[in-house]
Amino acid sequence: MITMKTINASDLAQRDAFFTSLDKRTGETNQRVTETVSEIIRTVKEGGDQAVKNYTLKFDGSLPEYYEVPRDVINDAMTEADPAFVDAMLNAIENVRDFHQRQVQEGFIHALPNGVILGQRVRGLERVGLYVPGGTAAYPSSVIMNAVPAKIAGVKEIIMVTPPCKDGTPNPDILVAAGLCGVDRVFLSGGAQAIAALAYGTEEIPKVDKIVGPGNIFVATAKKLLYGVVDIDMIAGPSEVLVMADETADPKFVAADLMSQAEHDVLASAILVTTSAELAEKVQAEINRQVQYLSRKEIIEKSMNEYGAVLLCNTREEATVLANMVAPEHLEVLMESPMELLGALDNAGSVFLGAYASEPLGDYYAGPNHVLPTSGTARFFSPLGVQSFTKRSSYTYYTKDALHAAKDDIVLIANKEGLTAHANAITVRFEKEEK
Ligand code: HSO
Ligand code: ZN
Repeated sequence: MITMKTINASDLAQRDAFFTSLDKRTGETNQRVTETVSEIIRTVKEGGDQAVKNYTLKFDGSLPEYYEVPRDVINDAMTEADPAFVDAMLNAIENVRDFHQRQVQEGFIHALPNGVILGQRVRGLERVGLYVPGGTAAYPSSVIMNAVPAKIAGVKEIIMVTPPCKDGTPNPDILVAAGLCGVDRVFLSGGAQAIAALAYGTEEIPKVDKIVGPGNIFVATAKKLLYGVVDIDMIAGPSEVLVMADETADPKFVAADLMSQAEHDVLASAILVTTSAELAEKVQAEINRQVQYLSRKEIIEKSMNEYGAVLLCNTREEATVLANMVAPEHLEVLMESPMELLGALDNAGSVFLGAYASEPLGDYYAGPNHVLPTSGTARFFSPLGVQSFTKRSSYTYYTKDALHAAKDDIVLIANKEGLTAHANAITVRFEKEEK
């Protein structure tokens, strides 16, 4: 039986208690995991591939057939795959590509009348590492969401690392996704050791500039500890969905969408914000009806009983304020005239508008990225995108006259900072004329 707790949002004490409980869901770092991961990182930095393989043996019990997946194995996976799956993936890739193509940022050049030229260039990162978890969290769709924007950004080489299946072979669906998205190399290695290998490089695994992709607590901790040695994407917390719904919403849809995220993780959070107590009741009943036929029933029950919540409020405006306070990863608006509310929704990783923009549509297909900020970080973080795989650099060209005109200001500021070598670098260029 699933019972989402009901919070009367007008009751400030209830509301505060709810937000405090949200904060507790994630965020704590585990000291023991940090120590273990630090040790793994040190060992891989010194021992390279041999250390990575030792850890694979230690944690997985055996070594896979090969360390790097040969190209023909990737090609075979593609030809042997269910053609309908390949077609569906190709359609999804096309939509994701089309959306992300629009994110491409051009550099600019600013030529001033005095001959000065200033500019900014946008360049793709040279090499990116993509972590794909093993087991039930090995999602081909996540390969698309990471690899497609990287390619559009101009990343020259994508190196995937992923743990092998129990029998030591690569996950065929992941290989299909890798092949279709143009991943360059795939290594069968997982955990913190694979992250360390990507960050420092080994004899076989090339050192990358950025590591992206979700992973368990060991992978997430390794990424955090290695940030600075490499760039990383955001650290994804458990999935979240917040559905704003009024009396016009279909309780069947609301229930189904809440559970679509709850099935990810016992720590997932599914929240209903509604102006209709009647709808809330119907949604609870629908959840208990539909969950019976879902394969991840137990996970859904756990996450919804623990972290599920119904926030009852009086107006659409109040619902908007609550959604902004939660700043969820996914925000669905199943209310009358949903587009009218969009402008007021400031904090959400991705907004799904109307009865037919169900969240899984975004997970797989519509085009926007499904790698999104979680745990309230949508207040300041953005979805993964083309920008995540680029860097900007600026350039400056000055003429002698233009520098001469700027000289006194620069020297003054440099001297204020006590940096006489800075001042000297400017004045030395005009010494002859001034003597
Ligand atoms: N909803 C997840 C992504 C995902 N769902 C992958 C299914 N496969 C986080 O946005
Ligand atoms: Zn999902």
